[in-house]
Amino acid sequence: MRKTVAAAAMIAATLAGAGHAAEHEIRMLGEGPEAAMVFEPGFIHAAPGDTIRFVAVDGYHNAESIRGMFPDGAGAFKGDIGKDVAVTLTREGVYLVKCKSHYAVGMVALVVVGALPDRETLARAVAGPHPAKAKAAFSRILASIPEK
Ligand SMILES: [Cu+2]
Repeated sequence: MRKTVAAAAMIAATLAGAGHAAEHEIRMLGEGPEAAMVFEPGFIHAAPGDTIRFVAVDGYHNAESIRGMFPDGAGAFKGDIGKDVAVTLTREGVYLVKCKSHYAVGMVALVVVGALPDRETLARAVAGPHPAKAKAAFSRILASIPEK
């Protein structure tokens, strides 16, 4: 009897894990609420296996991973300009995303999959040889994340 209960619990846990992969939407905008050329929202906290859908609302944008700034073992991704792209992220960690056309004017996004690192770790994760406006955008994005 105990075995049956344990097996049932395992099946329930498996179904819950498989059934709850969420899809998050990030819109790519020529004119955002606070700035032009933005990913909105600029930050997503996802669970492993979730999908991020980048939606081309207006303007000539794409979404692509920033080289070397995503977890080891996660593949790079690159959407086409003006096209939606969806990526399923299974590796835990921090993913930095840019629009190829507007990286220089700060069109970047941050996706964290799995546990949310503390503020210092996140700050280190977004640090990099970015254009000045992209650096400023990452600072704004970090500031918008509620403290744990
Ligand atoms: Cu863009």
